[in-house]
Amino acid sequence: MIDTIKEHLTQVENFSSTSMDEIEAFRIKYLGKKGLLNQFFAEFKNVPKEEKAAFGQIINQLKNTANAKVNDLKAELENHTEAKGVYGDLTRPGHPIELGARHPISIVKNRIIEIFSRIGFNVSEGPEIEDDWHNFTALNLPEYHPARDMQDTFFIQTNPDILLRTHTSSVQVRYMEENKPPIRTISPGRVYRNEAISARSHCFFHQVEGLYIDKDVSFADLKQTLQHFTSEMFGKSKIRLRPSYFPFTEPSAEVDVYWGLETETDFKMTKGTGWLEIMGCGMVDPNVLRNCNIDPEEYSGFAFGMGIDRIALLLYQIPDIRLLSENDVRFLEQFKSSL
Ligand code: 2NM
Repeated sequence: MIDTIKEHLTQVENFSSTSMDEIEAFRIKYLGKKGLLNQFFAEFKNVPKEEKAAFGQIINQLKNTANAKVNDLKAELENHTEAKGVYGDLTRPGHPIELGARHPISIVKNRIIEIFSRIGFNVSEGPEIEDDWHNFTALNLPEYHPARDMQDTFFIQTNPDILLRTHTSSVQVRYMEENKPPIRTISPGRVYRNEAISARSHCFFHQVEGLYIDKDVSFADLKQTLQHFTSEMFGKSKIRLRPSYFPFTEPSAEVDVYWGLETETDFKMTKGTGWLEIMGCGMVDPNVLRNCNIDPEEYSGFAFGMGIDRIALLLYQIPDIRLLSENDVRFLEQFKSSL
């Protein structure tokens, strides 16, 4: 018996192969469940007492040698395969590519742009550093107009003529100066106000303002346009307009959308009223048209403005506006599955 095992030991020591199938067959022959080694181990109980020690030693040696042989040959084969091509083993799994996520501000902005594009609005952009004319004076806010106190402005150095725009209406002034009616444009962008930073407000935020100028544009056109927008944006088309005041529009209104009171969240979002304020609007003041070389006797128009950040906070139930500018990836990556 011991001689047979010694013969196997020699065979195992001399075995060599570069084929994975052959190595596997070899492994099964010796180390498999019904392999030779298990057969020898089963034989152990029949071995005479005085031979047990030698027998045990030799089958252990055979087992270790077979194990080492299989491992060595497999490792050699794997290294060999890797070295074969310039690219290594093409069947190995690749490194996963981390996809980024769109920022919630961009998601909301793009949706707003898409909705207005479909009804003929183009997109206009302008500088964030503005002059007094485009940000205030042309918009019917002359130098000592009390409404200038309504927004605290960041001025560039000590020059009161150069400032960070407080709204994107300045872009629309530029657009009216450079284009003849009919005008249908929306102006998305970042705006700045010198306010204390808190969970609810920041010293910069984002707006989309819209402007429509043509012959015979009426308040009814404004209302229908906004209703179309809320139904596309939120799936809700019940709106109400509350009288308000802006220096650049007359009449002016705040727009509320009826959100509903179906859920606990609805109740919290609307403070129990069911209504949510989402934008301001109005008919462009004739003074503004005149300032931009548009004849108010021939043309009329409406304008509106909304805060992108505010809408993003609402839609995604984000508790603090500061999350939108901290760029914490743990916050940002939550928008991976969004648009
Ligand atoms: C708002 C509310 C009401 C507005 C006015 C103009 C312009 F340039 F035509 F005069 N652009 N945007 C406007 C009007 C903006 O935001 C709350």
